[in-house]
Order: sequence, then structure tokens, then C-alpha cells
Amino acid sequence: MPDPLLVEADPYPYGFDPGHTALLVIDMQRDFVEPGGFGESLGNDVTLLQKVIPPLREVLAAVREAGLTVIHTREGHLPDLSDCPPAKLRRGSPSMRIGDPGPNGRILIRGERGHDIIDELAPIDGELVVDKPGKGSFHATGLDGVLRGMDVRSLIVTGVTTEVCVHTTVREANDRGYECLVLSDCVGSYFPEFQRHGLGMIAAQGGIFGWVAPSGHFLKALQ
Ligand code: C5J
Repeated sequence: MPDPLLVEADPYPYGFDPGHTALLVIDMQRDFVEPGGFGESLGNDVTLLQKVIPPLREVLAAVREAGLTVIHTREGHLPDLSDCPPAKLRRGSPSMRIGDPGPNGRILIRGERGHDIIDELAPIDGELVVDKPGKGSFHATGLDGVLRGMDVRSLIVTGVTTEVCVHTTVREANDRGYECLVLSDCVGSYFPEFQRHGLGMIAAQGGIFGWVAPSGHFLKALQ
């Protein structure tokens, strides 16, 4: 077995074997990231999520070059909303709800423009796109089976939002035995304090859910 590559990380160096590692790009969808989508309808400042795009593009390019597995996820629902729990549909008081018409089609509905991944991070041939109805990437998806089928054990986690879909996914992954490294500048939140605390919670107590490092540290290890 080759020596693992080591990333300087919090709370201690993260070791990974590129042949058993996947980059997870969570929910970089127009509805969350671009003006006029669901995220903005909830009153959020989407520019805070757009900051993630340049470093994530760099990571994506490096990982593709290195031949690592890349998996994208999208949060969204079937057009008849049969996979959307009524409680989720009712939640909050947005000016637009899931399934309502928005500037990019029906909000968070599969097949609509707003549901798709932003052009800057568009998947390329061979990259899997996992559609998920929940916040976690493992809930009601085939992701665990896909990863086990490829013998992936380590996940480099990126995307939005840090305290919601990223956190839920990392917690699910941790319980399933995956080792997660979250790239701090490649995950984003509409709330700066949630970004800080969300990252803090992952690496706390000796890495209770995983590791955290800036993308530069990961790129250095990959070189
Ligand atoms: C949210 C997500 N925040 N992708 N979704 O509803 O984090």
C-alpha cells in the first residue's frame, strides 16, 4: 500500500490515498448561489456563497488532473413534489417556496435551470451527479453504495452551505466510516458566524467529525 499523502489540517494532519478518495462538491446550484434563486428568496446574501467559486474551481481542476473521483450533488425535488416532506415545504416564510415559479424555473425542482449546477463548476463527462431530496448526501440516495463500489474511503468535502448540507453530509459520512477533510475556503455559508462555528465543530474534540484545512494545504499535498 503506498504511503498516504498528508495534508496539514486541523486538528492534525489528514492522510489520504488518492486512489481511494473522492472530491464531493455539494449543491453548487444556481438556486443557492445566484441572485434570484431560492437562497436569495429566503433573504440571504448570495455573494457570501459566490466567494467559494474561485478556490473550488482550482481544486476541481487539480483533482481532475490528478485523476481523483469527482462527485457532485444537487438538492431538489421531483416535479410533483412527492419526495418533498410537507414539513419541508411549509418551513420558513420565503417569498418563494419549493416548487413555486422563480426566475430560473420552478424553485429546487429537478430539471429546472435553477436546480442545476453553476456553469463555473459544471460536471464533465464521467463525473457522477447525485440528486438528493434532503440536506445530507446519503439520505435517500445511492451515494454510499457508489462509494463502497469504488472502494472510496476518504472524502474531500466542498460546497454549500457549511452548516446545512455540508455539515449533514459530513456527519452522515462520519457515521458510515468515511474520513472527511473539509476545505475551509471551498465551503460557504450565508452566515459568517455559522461558517466559523460550523468548521470549528467538525475539527473539535480531536476531529469529532473530521478534519478542516484551507484548499492551499490540500493542493500542496496533491502536487
Ligand atoms: C440549504 C444546502 N441550505 N445545500 N441547502 O437549504 O445547504
